[in-house]
Amino acid sequence: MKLERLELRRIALDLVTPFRTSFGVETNRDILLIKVTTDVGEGWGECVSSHEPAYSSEFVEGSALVIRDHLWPAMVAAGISSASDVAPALQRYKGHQMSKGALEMAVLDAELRANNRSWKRELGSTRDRIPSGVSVGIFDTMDELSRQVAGYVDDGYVRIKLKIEPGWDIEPVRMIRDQIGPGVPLQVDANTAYTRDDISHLCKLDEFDLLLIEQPLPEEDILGHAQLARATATPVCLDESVVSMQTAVDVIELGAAEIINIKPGRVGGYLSAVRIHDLCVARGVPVWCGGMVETGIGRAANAGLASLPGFTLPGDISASTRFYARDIVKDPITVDSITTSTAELLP
Ligand code: SMG
Ligand code: MG
Repeated sequence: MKLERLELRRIALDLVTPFRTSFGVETNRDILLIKVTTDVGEGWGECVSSHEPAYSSEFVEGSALVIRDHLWPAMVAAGISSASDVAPALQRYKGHQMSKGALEMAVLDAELRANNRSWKRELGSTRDRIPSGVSVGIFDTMDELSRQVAGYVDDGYVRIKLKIEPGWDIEPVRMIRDQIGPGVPLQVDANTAYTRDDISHLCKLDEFDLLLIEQPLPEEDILGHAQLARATATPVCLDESVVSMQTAVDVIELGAAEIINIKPGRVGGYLSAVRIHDLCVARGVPVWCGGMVETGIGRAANAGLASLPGFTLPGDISASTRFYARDIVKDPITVDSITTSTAELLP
């Protein structure tokens, strides 16, 4: 396979409802899609950076620039002939995991399409159906939160994730636990909003039998997460902190993560995501597939990843309609009353 042409497409999509997290509110999504043309055909990738560098240091304008001026030229110069050549060709550039991941995704897509091979089978899928969880933002009122969660339970989501921040944690979680009952898996995500001083406060969440608490402290505070993990009965899960295989190994060894959220973009692509999955399976660490408000392109690819055997917890892989009135793919992602069918979603 030989690279021929790169096309960057930037589209704006409104969200059906504002998505508020501890780091800000998104009302629309600035999406960067990548089309790679090779001598054997084309492939698509989705870059999961956001408009603002708030979830992480990456942002869409920066992604487009680094892809155009640095990453793609390096790939062409290296003469890559397969998706597995992409990461080594880009290794000398620091960071920019989401941009690197998007390029690798596009090359892998082209390679598999050319050989008529299946995305999910190639990654190592062992299932055709996966459970679907939903991520629920922060609201102005408890009533609004309650209504939204009730709607998602009706939609068929089997696990609820509540975004939390200081001032919006114990009481909303208590209300939702009472509302959905003890049988529905519930977890929380703070997106780095707390500090080590909040450890005893976060321990109050223990009474709600949560599946996990996701990234409560800043991404670089590995020691703080290890301290929290020792203090709390709720399993600590890391998202933002895990940007590579190396950080995954370290946070596990140091006792800072008992569960890992794997997002392909955050770790430099799907091939790296599979390696982290394999590491976690070997170490007995449960993983689940995170989401970055992807369009159907990234969402379908994530569904394939989430069907690997180590993904034992429901992912943030919701229906297209969770975020978008109209997705950009021909067949939007849907959730049935029990599970999402990857068999129907992926070739
Ligand atoms: O795609 O379902 C989704 C979103 C899931 O909450 C979600 N993602 O920290 O896990 C996370 C957030 C990051 C969103 S930033 C755009
Ligand atoms: Mg998260």
